[in-house]
Amino acid sequence: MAADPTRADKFSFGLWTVGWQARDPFGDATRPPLDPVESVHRLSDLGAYGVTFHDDDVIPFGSDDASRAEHIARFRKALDETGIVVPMVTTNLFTHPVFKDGGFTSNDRDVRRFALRKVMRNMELAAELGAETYVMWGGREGSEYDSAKDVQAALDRYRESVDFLAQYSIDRGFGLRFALEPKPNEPRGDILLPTVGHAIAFISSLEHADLVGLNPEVGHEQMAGLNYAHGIAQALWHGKLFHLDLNGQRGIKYDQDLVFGHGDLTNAFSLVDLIEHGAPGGGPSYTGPRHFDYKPSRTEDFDGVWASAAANMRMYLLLKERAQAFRADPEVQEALAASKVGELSQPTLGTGESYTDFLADRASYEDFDADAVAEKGFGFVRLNQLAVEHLLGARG
Ligand code: GLT
Ligand code: MN
Ligand code: MN
Repeated sequence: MAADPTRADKFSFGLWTVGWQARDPFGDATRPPLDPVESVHRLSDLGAYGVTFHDDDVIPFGSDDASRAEHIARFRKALDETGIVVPMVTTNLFTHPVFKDGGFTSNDRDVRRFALRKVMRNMELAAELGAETYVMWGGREGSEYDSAKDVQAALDRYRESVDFLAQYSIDRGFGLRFALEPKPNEPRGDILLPTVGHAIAFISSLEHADLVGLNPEVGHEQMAGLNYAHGIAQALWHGKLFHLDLNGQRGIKYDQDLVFGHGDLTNAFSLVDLIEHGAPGGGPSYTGPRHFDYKPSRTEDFDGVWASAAANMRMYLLLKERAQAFRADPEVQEALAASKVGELSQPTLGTGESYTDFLADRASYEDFDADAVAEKGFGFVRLNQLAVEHLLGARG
């Protein structure tokens, strides 16, 4: 059975996750506020190595300079006492009513300027605390009504903001990298940069594209009916997997933010296998924080909150153990070979093969027996059965 989490596992949690008071559109909070200092200590005791936060999670919105300094000092003390690190920081540009039409892309220019200032102020704190990644989740950047948002102008403003903030980080020597977090909808009817693919395309238009990557969240891709592990594979392929948000989602519905693995378990298995081991044909794995962005269900009291935090880490470690067994199983190796999974890594054209050489190769066309080749199956179901058996712990 999987070992208990240790700092070496690099598990991190947003303060807003365990601190969520479970207020939803239909009901009041079911839990009182949680002091960030307590969260740092509890998460440390459970085996996490890091916490992440929005400015407003540590420093209540509207705090004056003196109380801001006090909040930061208390928080820093908890970090020092526990050794908990802050690998990532982000900005809340969605809770205060001023952001009802977004931050970077609000139709109101004054709001856009305020949003930029709010981010700049917090980037400085992020750098002071040693964060390497600055996440941008644009949950309010979007619209309910097509007539109300000039999407192309909004993308211009989005680009202007991200490039401006990247330049600020460079000039001030903050050393931050930015990670855009896609989401298709909720709270807006439609959110800009709705999927991993949209965000990758947007990044390629930036002046500081090298400093900007992704923070894909399991549930956000699955809300759009997409395969999260595939999205992560493409982000890795582009060198853009800067950070990630692990949680659980069951199908195309509201953003559930369940415990990691409590949604699509087979996709969670594939994901852990991919980020721990890299693709079967090689390629990069992911070495950054294993960051949980989930919400302890509204039904839970504080015992349930801490049990659910522990459950995220345990799910990850169990899946890691199962994925290791999957990779090591000789029958799996044989099934992978029979399914030609490795053959996909072989270039389709020979080294230096020209058009002329290729056209002269009768085996590739004139003598190719399409019907005979089509008769043979790939054996993918057998391979997947082995994967699911490992996931279930049914094979050693
Ligand atoms: C918010 C959202 C998350 C984002 C966080 C970062 S805040 O809870 O639902 O997906 O990652 O802003
Ligand atoms: Mn979510
Ligand atoms: Mn998230």
